[in-house]
Amino acid sequence: MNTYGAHPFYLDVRKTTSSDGIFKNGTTHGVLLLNSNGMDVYYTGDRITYKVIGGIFDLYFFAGSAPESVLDQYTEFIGRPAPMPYWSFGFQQCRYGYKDVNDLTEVVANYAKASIPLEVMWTDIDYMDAYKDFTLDPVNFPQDKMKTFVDTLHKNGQKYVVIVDPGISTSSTYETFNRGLKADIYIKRNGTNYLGKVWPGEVYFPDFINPNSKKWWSEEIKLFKDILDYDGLWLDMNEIASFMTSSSDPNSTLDNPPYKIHSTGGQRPIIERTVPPTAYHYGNITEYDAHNLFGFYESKVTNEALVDLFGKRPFVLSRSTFVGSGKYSAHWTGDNAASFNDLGYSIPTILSFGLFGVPMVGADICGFQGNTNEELCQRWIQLGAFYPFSRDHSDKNSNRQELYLWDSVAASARKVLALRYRLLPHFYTQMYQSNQKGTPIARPLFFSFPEDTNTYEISSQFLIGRGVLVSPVVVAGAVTVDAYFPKGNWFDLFNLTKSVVAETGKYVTLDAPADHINVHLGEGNILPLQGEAMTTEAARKTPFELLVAFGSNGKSYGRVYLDDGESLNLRDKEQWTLVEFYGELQNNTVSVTSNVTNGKFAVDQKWIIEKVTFLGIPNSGNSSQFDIKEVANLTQLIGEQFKIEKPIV
Ligand code: NBV
Repeated sequence: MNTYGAHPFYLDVRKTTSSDGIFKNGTTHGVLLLNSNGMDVYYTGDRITYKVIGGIFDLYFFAGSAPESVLDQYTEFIGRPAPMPYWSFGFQQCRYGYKDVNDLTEVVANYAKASIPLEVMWTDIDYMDAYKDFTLDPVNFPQDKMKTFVDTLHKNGQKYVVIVDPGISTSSTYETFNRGLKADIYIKRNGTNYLGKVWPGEVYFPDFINPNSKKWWSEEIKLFKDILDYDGLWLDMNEIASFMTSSSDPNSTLDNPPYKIHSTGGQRPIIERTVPPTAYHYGNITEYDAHNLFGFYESKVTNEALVDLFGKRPFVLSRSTFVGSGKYSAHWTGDNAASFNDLGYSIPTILSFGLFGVPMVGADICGFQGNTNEELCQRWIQLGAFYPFSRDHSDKNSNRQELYLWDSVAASARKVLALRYRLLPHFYTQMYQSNQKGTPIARPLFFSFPEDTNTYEISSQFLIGRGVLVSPVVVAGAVTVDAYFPKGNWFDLFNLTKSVVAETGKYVTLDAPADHINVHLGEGNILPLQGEAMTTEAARKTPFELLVAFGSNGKSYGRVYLDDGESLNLRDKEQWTLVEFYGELQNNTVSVTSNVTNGKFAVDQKWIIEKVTFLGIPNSGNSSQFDIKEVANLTQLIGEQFKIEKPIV
């Protein structure tokens, strides 16, 4: 079934069936059918059949042979994932149906009152005047009050993001529309601008393939920034979704092609509730060919416009995506339901987008459609705190679901978001890794354990980076979770004295009472942490801590990437630093050394490691029990190499 985007790409992770020694378990390749036309894809276990209704067969094979190298090769080809601003890793609150600016102000105040970190406040189409992009409802969201609201957010180190939809109202008094007419950038059909229907009523759709659209769109974005000081843009409805179906052109087969692909949950005509296939873009490119590219081009033009306007790293969130969208935008998984079923499905969906080169991804926390409930929302924030993009969002027709509304949910939110904020240096470093090499932020287990064939089918657990394993509850009423642990020692991040020792990969039934999610750090990893805080800005001012986790080979590795969190590119103008850490357990001594690349990023703050915790030191009494050693001498993180040593006994 089609949803919002098109990514005709798959990753094939092989189990060895022959003993010829040519392949080992985990040998991986990727295949892209670079084609934007409508298609059915049939997968029957041992073969894939593509039934494509246009374009050319342009197949690319990415030889791998490890999952990470396939993603490196794939994103080198389609575009590396965009750098994301540091703040975008904070927790975010949205809702379709906020009544007015007082409503927004109260929500922000209630988060503060409940001591739940809130980084970004969002507004949906409610803020607009008659659903016209780049306007404010003068009654409920008047400019002076909105300005005060946004200024206060900024003063408190918080951010503000707004939605824009592609349909431009054709009201003759609407200047954005008139300027678009003058620039002649709307999608056409039969020689005139194509008329559709969305929230504002009758609309024209901008043709983002038209090179002139960028100038027009950039200007609108700039004019609106003068009205309201937003920090990022949210692109919805860009499939393109329309509320009406035009009649087919009798002189063309494009509106109603003979082979009916699966569409809208059945084999519905492809002309339904979207721009008709016989409409066309700049250069006479038909909508038939370009339909799946609309969100991609809108993201690209919006990203570039924000770069010009802000002069720093933009944040764009898009519902529709295509091959290469990750270079320009983040993605949320669209209108899920407030159900455990959809909570569970959010994991494979997010993992898939990582494979598609769109690593900054999340699902609507607590569920979009329908009423959530206390238990579901509690489980969902426990999971959603570990999505790369972490946002609570709900539909107008559903009950409110801000995290402070139930005591239990609020308590869980404080607990898990505290860990998320401590993990910010790790999240940010994974974002760096995605941008450099395409490796997803949230990864399937087989990325780190390709030779363990049991990991291939796991879709209700995931890794953040190489070694942080998240094992959420995805079933209503459950108070335990059967979690798979690949071979090694795993340390509970909420209680470092607790560990799971897997001599071989195995399932372990873990306690998961209502207020707990299991998150473990795998052996061989060094995890950089900072302190808890109410904003990412405040978290960045706290000292670092290193968790150094050892396994049987007594070695451990980790890294942290640092920059100002907002300059345009990563590794920008030399103002960045990469610190690699090497841990060793040898001769009754534990040690960690650092290797600093380009230690030039310096702000007026000391980047200090306050504490180093060594995990996984065999306890003389029992081989499955470990001692923890802590080192507390202050160490400069950047600028110079260091070595910390401590005898075990
Ligand atoms: O703008 C309203 C919604 C939005 O809240 C949601 O996140 C989008 O996926 N939008 C869809 C429009 C259609 C809602 C029925």
